[in-house]
Amino acid sequence: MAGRRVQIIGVPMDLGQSQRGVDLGPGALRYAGLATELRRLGHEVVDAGNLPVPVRDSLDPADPGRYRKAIRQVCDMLYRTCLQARKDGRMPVVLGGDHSLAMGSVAGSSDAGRVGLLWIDAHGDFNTPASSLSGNVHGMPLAALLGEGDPELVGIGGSRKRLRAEDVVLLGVRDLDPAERERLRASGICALTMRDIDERGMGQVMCEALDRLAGYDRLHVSLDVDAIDPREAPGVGTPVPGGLSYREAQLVMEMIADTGRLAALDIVEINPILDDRNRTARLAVSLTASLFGKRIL
Ligand code: HAR
Ligand code: MN
Ligand code: MN
Ligand code: MN
Repeated sequence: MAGRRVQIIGVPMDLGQSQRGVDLGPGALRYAGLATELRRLGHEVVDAGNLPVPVRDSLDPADPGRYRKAIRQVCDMLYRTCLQARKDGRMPVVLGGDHSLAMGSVAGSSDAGRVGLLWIDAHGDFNTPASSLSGNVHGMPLAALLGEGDPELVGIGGSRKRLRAEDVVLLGVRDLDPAERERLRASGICALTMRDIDERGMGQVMCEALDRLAGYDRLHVSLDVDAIDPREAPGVGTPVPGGLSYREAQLVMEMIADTGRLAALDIVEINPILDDRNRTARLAVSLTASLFGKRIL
């Protein structure tokens, strides 16, 4: 795992949801020492800065499309940036921003051929505009990546279905909207819920997750920090009680690191305005270190 070439890409986007402050996530992760920690582990890190993202206050708040056009543009740009990073031999580490950015980053990963996606999240993010109760785009990115929902979002990075249900494992799920839940059940996606983790333990659940993704040379990890229990990670816009413990989250990362197949990482939904002295970003940096090969012994 040592000696990876990493490209940090900040995406200060808060357009996919309603809380203010998630656009400050990239700065919070940088202040928490993300690049320093990765370098300490022997990786070569280039920080490409932030993509230009429209400031919410500069857009029409009454936009019936819920900023979908702007989100689409940012995701298309992120898609191209991730492609270029890979051409340059660098692994994208994308700092959100809200989870709608994954429509761009995962599209970038899927362009290089088959990729397995581990979506770590309290939520399913499997809504379409028809199934969503909130209308917020950050509840829709996984559906769009499977080709479902608003064509504007499905078409990110060129119009095609990016993933099949069997390419995806959801981990940490505990909050689904009623219609989203039915969609997820019908989709055939493997969703490993908090109940699975409670009953079987994280070690076994991760074995199943990695078994299901065993046929993929490249894994994209999309870490929505609200997967972790709000007691550990309070700085998120949509906290849900009963999440991953500190050690469960570390074990997830350690077991992915052991595969040696990490190809890209998103760290999303950190909201420093709602946080306690940048604690959530510091936890995310510590988890990233485990994912990049930091070992206890
Ligand atoms: N399911 C709800 C909705 O669609 C809440 C989604 C919250 N999403 C995130 N990303 N924080 O996982 O609005
Ligand atoms: Mn999410
Ligand atoms: Mn979430
Ligand atoms: Mn798509």
